[in-house]
Formats: sequence, C-alpha cells, structure tokens
Amino acid sequence: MGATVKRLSGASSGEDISKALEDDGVVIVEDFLAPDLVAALNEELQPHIEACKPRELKSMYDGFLGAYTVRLHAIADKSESFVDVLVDPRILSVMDQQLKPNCTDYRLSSAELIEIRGGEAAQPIHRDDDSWPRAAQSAAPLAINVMIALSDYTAENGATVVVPGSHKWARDREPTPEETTQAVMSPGSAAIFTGQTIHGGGRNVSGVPRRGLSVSYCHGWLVPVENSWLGVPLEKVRKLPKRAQSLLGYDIYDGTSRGGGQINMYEVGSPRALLGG
Ligand SMILES: O=C(O)CCC(=O)C(=O)O
Ligand SMILES: [Fe+2]
Repeated sequence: MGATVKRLSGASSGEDISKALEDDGVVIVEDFLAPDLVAALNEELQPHIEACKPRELKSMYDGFLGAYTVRLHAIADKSESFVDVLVDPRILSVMDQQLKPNCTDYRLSSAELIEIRGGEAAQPIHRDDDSWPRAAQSAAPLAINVMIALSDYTAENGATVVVPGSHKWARDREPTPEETTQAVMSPGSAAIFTGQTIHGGGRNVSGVPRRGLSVSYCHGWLVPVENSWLGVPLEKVRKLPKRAQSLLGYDIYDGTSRGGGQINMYEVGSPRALLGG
C-alpha cells in the first residue's frame, strides 16, 4: 500500500476537485462537510442502522456486499439532512464537469450508508462503472462516487482501498501493493473517485465500525444502481427542492439536443406531473 492520494482542503472548488479527478481518478477533500451536518446525518441514520439485521449470505453478490457490513438505501427517506449533501454545489459542479459532456443531465445513481464492522474481509476491488459493462467501454466515466466519512476511516477499520491513476489503465492491468493505498480520513472528509477508478471497501480488523455515506451520480440515460422511485415516498419527494427531485428521477431525460430521444417518461410526459407542479 505505497501509493498516495492527493488531498485538497474543504474550501476547494468543483474545478479543483474535477482537475484532481482527471489527473488521478481519486482525490480526498478534507473537512468536506461541516461537523453539524455530519452529526445530523449520524443522528438521523442511527435508528435505521440499529434496526438493520445482518444479511444472510445467499449469493456471490452478497459476498461483495459484505457479511459484516450494514448497507442502507433510501437515504432521502431516512435522513432530512441528506438533501444538503445531494445538492451540494461543489458536488454538482464536479458532476457538471465530469458527467455533462456525455449527457444532458445526470442523476443520483445510489446513496448508500455503508458501515463496515469488525471481522469484515476486504471487498473485491472493482470499478463501479462495470455495473453497466457494455457502456463501461467508453472513454469517459459513467458515474462519480462521493464517499463521505461519517466516522474515522483508518487502515484498520476498513478505509476504502483505492488505486490512484487506475482510471486510465488498460482493463486487464492489476494493481500491485505499491500502486494501492487507502482513503484514511476523518469524519466529514470525502474520497471522491470516478467509476473507472479501481477501489473497494477495506477489511476491518480493528472492531471499530467504519461508517460512510457513498453518494454516486450517473448519466441520466443510465438505469441508476438504486431505485429511488420506490425507496423515497412521493410525499417526501414533493417537499424537496426542485433540483433534488430531478436528481431522484422526477424529470424527463431530454437527449434530443444530442441526437437522442426523450426517456424516463411518465404518461407521455415528465414524471414531474406526479409532484403536482
Ligand atoms: O465501502 C467502501 O469503502 C466501498 C464500497 C464499494 O466500493 C461498493 O460497494 O461498490
Ligand atoms: Fe464500489
């Protein structure tokens, strides 16, 4: 684990973050979220984490998700404060630069609470863009992940394993230990990486849980990893700002200006009709 990840300050702009992503495929932004927002996210999600039952390992994919890892979706339903993350101007600026060249708009792919507990093995390293294998052969990333630390991320408790520079590698190249490192960071900091960057959850040998919120955005013409339509009740969506509603899938995707079509239709129009204007 000899590589290093560039670290930026929380005051960095979307342009600074985007430049680092282009260079290295991964960057840590320290103190990305204010401590009171981190505290609110933790407080609001805590009862849901406590109510979460251990997953039964039924398939190979369950091994990927982890036997000793708590995972929660529908974060916009579970946490009122989450909307501040979802529409954070720095995040949206990064997505404008990283995703918009290849779509007319992007949306939330998945917001996932991931708490890696003691005894968890390292997750197999992977590229998130491989969720969409045919499309993943394109030169630009399909998705960008903002992994926010809600607890300390240490080498012992499962800090995300990352391979800087791997976003530009040939697909069959495997990282050496010297090319690999971990996103060690404190609560409120974020590791931002592209869907082409090799990474994975770390093993937890310390017994101290590692809690993070993985917020990823993808091109608006892809099927997102998480189905937010079913996860977040309409009455909650109606109360959110317009941009947040759009990111959760309540706008038509209009690709006509780029030679595409209109997709994500509802009743031959926009799903925004469901929100009452
Ligand atoms: O939890 C982590 O650090 C990374 C998880 C991950 O990469 C995934 O589930 O796709
Ligand atoms: Fe991943």
